[in-house]
Amino acid sequence: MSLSLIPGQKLIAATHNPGKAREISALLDDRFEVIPAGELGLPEPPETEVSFIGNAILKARHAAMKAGMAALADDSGLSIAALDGDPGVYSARWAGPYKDFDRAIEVIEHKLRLAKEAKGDGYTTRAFFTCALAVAWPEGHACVFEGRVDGDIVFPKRGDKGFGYDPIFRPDGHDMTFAEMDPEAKDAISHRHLAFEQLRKALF
Ligand code: ITT
Repeated sequence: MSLSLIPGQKLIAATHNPGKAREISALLDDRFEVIPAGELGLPEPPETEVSFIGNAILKARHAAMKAGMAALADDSGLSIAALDGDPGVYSARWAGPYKDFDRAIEVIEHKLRLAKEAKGDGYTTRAFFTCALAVAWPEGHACVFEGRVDGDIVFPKRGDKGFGYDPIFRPDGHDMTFAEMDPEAKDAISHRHLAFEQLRKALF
């Protein structure tokens, strides 16, 4: 079988995160008939893998097999150097069952204050966002692509656009946080955009 995506074909967006779903559909640029997983009542599978790539494949395969059509999944997160890479693959979990990112950001601020005291001159504000995008077909084949954008963690949080950890992440080369940028500006440089560039080259 050919591992490619044909313009106009149906594609499940295997995400239950509305912020991601918006960015994914902007990046797909109306090229496919995108069906959100929630619309089909597909359940969210437990994310049991320990890598972004592993979880992206798991979510895409789960949706493709349940729906009987190709599915695209995104597993992503923020890795903070001073927290030894946390929250990383646990980025969603730090927000708890009610997806409270104000709370998750407060937890990060608290942990960074402790890390600054402990690490002294070794303290750094460096961080990066990772996005792994997986496409899976119902027969079980899957492809995965990864993008990363580096930057710094800034406090206090700034901006009310975007979602998740956007208000505390300032990408390299910019003065604004992701949450202060217009959606098009974030979509032009984000980890999700970089993963999509590879996906587009390989599958379109
Ligand atoms: P799905 O699994 O249904 O796609 P999720 O929110 O659980 O939704 P993840 O497991 O990939 O997704 O969790 C990644 C978390 O990292 C996500 O909840 C966001 O809060 C955060 N995150 C990922 N990309 C981000 C971005 O571009 N800006 C801000 N936060 C982001």
